[in-house]
Amino acid sequence: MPQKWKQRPTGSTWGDYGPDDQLGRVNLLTRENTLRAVKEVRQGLRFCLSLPLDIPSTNALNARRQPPEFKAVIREGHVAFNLPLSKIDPRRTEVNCDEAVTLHMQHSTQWDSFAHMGALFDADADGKPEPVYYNGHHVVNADTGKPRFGSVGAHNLGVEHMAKACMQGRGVMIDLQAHFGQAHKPVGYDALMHILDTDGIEVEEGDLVCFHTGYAEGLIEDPRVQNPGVLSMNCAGLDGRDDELKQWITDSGVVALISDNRAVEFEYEGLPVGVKRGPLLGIHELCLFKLGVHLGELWYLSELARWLREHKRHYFLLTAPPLYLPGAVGSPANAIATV
Ligand code: UVW
Repeated sequence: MPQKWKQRPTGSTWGDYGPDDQLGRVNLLTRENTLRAVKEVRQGLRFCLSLPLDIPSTNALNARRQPPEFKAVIREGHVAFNLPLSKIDPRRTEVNCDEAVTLHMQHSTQWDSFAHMGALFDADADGKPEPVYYNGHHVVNADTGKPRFGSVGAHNLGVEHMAKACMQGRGVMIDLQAHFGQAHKPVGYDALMHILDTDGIEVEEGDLVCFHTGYAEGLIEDPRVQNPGVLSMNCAGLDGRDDELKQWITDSGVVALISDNRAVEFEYEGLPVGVKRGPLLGIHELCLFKLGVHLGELWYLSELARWLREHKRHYFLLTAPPLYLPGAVGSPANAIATV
């Protein structure tokens, strides 16, 4: 399989897992890693880490993303909902329900695939930057330049790769809310190291690292997002401008960064002063484009974070498959934590 790029971004892992790799750090979810994660199951308790997918119930958090919309499925002229099948065949006694749903994959609790965010980068070394994604992949067909389904649908790096690989490993909870409350603040390397030290947390290669901020709990209390505080606050978030923090993400070998806020990272309003061109979301660029580290957003972590704190624990078994939907760039993540 030929390599897809002539030059790779500085600080990237492109090529390290093979020329056609579409899994990135998911490659670290080995059998040994699963056995290490399963050791964290001691009480047999399970926690659902997803919001109901109709929260938020408006598009107030992100105007492009709407709550799920249910549509009727028609069965021989009848709406297939609470439908006595005797209407179709008088001999039949079953009653049937069916449905279709328009689902904005990144509206609520979600995984980002590597196709969610790439960069304009000159991977083919022709002197001109082109849209390119993790490991030099393109999301359009190499020959036709077209997506999979009309104007959308990723040819490479879609969530199907995560689904097939089975997203399961050791979860680690870093409770930012316990340290910062609901403060809207960027969290850099020094603050993160202080929390790891104070709480006695060790992040290891292969971990799925969760950052609890309390934001999703705010959405449960205000699902229509009417309170301007909920909309603007976003609680704490990783500081995508902190090079030391980004180096830690690179060196730590983490497989995924997950949060209950909107973007895992602190959402700056504009580029740093003096910077004319560059990524606004530095953690997205580092993780999805350069390293092959998946991001999970708007997960519901509060109940688990509180239980872990009460029981002086930080680690758990995390099972978090996305939908096995080829071509999707993101997906709901109905994750389960087992402690
Ligand atoms: C964007 O859609 C830019 O980011 P997010 O992954 O935070 O939804």
